[in-house]
Amino acid sequence: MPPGQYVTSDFPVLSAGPTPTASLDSWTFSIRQGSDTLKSWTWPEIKALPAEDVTVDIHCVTRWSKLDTQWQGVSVDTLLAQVDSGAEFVLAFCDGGYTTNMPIEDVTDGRAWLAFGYDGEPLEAEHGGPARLLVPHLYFWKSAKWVRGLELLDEDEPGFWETYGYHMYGDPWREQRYAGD
Ligand SMILES: Nc1nc2c(c(=O)[nH]1)N[C@H]1C(S)=C(S)[C@@H](COP(=O)(O)O)O[C@H]1N2
Ligand SMILES: [Mo]
Repeated sequence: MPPGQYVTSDFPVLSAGPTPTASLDSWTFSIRQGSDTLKSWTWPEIKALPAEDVTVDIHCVTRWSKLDTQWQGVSVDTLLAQVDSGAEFVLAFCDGGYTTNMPIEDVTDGRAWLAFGYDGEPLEAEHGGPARLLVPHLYFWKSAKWVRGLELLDEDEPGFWETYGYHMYGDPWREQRYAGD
């Protein structure tokens, strides 16, 4: 367990705003760079990609951790393999306006997923359905719910919570909760 965390068997819901309602008919997941959309997938196109079952521990900065959570989703590697970019950072963007930033190496090499299933069921809207990022090695605020794409960046830019003083990287094992930790 990372320092300062306790285990819960609940699945708390933490959202900075209301749960958006997405229509799957118009839903897309896009990878953008500057003013260009490098690649965009519709819902059926995402569901046609190879999916993985992932069992991981998740760690919220509010100190709850949940062990052995089971997800289904597409590896972000599979998505990024379809674009050509030398970007160093990503900013995930979402329905509702939430954003969060990460180095690109933290969403590659099998460390991040676009998750649309939880416990064998479609991901519930309050937990980010139809699809959310799953980046379990960082605090859970990096796992953007209702995610609609990744913006590729040359330089790191703070997302929503990072602008309010949360850590730019957010490694639970180093207790990087707030800027300066
Ligand atoms: N779009 C969006 N994603 C978000 C959030 C949010 O408010 N909006 N909250 C973050 C935080 S702080 C946490 S701890 C997790 C909570 O996910 P859960 O509600 O499924 O437990 O989602 C993260 N992703
Ligand atoms: Mo959180």
